[in-house]
Amino acid sequence: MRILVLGGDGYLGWPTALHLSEVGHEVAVADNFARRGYDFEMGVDSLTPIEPLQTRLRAWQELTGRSIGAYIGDLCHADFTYEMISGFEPDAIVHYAEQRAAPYSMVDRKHAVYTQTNNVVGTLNVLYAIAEINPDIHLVKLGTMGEYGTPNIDIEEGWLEIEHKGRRDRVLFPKRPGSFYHLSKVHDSHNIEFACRIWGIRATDLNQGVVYGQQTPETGRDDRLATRYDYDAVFGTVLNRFVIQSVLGKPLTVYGNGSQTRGLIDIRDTVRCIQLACEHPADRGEFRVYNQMTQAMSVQQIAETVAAASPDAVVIEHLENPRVELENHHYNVVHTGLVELGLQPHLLSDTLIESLFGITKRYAHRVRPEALLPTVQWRKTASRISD
Ligand code: NAD
Ligand code: USQ
Repeated sequence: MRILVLGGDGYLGWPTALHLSEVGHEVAVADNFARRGYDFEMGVDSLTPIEPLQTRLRAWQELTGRSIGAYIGDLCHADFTYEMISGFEPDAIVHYAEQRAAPYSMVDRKHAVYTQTNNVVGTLNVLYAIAEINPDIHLVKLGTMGEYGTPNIDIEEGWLEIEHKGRRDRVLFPKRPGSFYHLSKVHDSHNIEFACRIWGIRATDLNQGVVYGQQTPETGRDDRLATRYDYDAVFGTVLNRFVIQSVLGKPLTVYGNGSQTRGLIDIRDTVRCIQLACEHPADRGEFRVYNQMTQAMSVQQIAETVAAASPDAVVIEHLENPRVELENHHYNVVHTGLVELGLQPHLLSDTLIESLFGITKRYAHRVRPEALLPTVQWRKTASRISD
């Protein structure tokens, strides 16, 4: 298949592009390097050094003889998006290219507006381009488990069968997201479902849980193929952060009492899920949703698991929660769709955590300790006196 990976310079997009190329697909990536820009803005960097995209692509070609194409540009520029899609003629488009950090979207008004504009407008441009260039193209879009929030009922895969006053219907599962970033994904899901319904395009929305890990078989072949590994309080995700904190001898920063529970997935399963979704496309007009997670754990359990795997004594610290999120909630998620397509999950193991300890120790000298503590608060304090 010809597969275009939008956001192909990012933490997940890059390993996905390599994996799809490895299994024999014709791949191109697209990126505007916004993610590298957020690093400059926040004064942080990936713990693992990452090469410029052109160096990465050359290294892959040199090692495997396979080439991956590249389109450099912003999805919010419709001309770029249309020209890329008509030029590459993809069978599937994997769409990762969004601002993806909840804390970044909660910094202030400017960051919230940027996040929603970037994510919603970019996705709308992709939807229009598919509908007008070739409605057969399968859109594989990364959503997030956080679209659902933590409702007091079981979470289904995107759709809910309901009976109301004696009548039945199938509706999109109700959403209660926890940040302006997570909200941008809800807006995308609604736009994509609408596009499937009115234009008959085909889409798979993958509501992915928190990803952990840093290596796939492909990125592990050469240092030049490494993907990012974020540890800071804005872009670092919980399990990766706890591993890095434990190696540095810092307390693990559990927000609140730690009973808040999240879906998790190993980065090796992420790339496999994308392959499965691409190779088994949704039908024309179908808005198909899978919950892309393999297990659920509370933040406290994640901290205890990392602490237990660590050879050194680890302190777990409970910080006042900078976010507004439920603790002590119900969390039972259906996630069978991707397993039915053939996913064989890697569940979190000591071996994986130990391999992350190795990577972290190698690059520990690159950590900026001041970036570890959370600074972005969800709650607002009045900063203006109204006139
Ligand atoms: P990332 O920030 O590392 O990668 C996203 C890439 O998209 C970046 O390289 C960025 O430069 C690019 N991009 C952003 N806006 C763009 C635009 N307008 N035009 C072109 N390129 C643009 O993020 P990631 O961790 O790889 O996540 C990828 C996707 O998966 C995101 O949509 C995210 O919401 C979703 N997701 C991530 C996780 C996780 O734990 N990392 C979990 C669930 C879902
Ligand atoms: N948390 C801590 N301590 C920390 C960091 C996080 O207790 O040091 C807690 C948070 O309060 C939250 C949970 O861990 O309850 C997850 O936080 P996170 O930063 O790992 O994940 P989140 O903000 O939800 O975002 C990440 C990705 C995002 C993706 C999402 C999947 O950045 O792109 O969409 O995971 S999900 O959470 O399923 O929506």
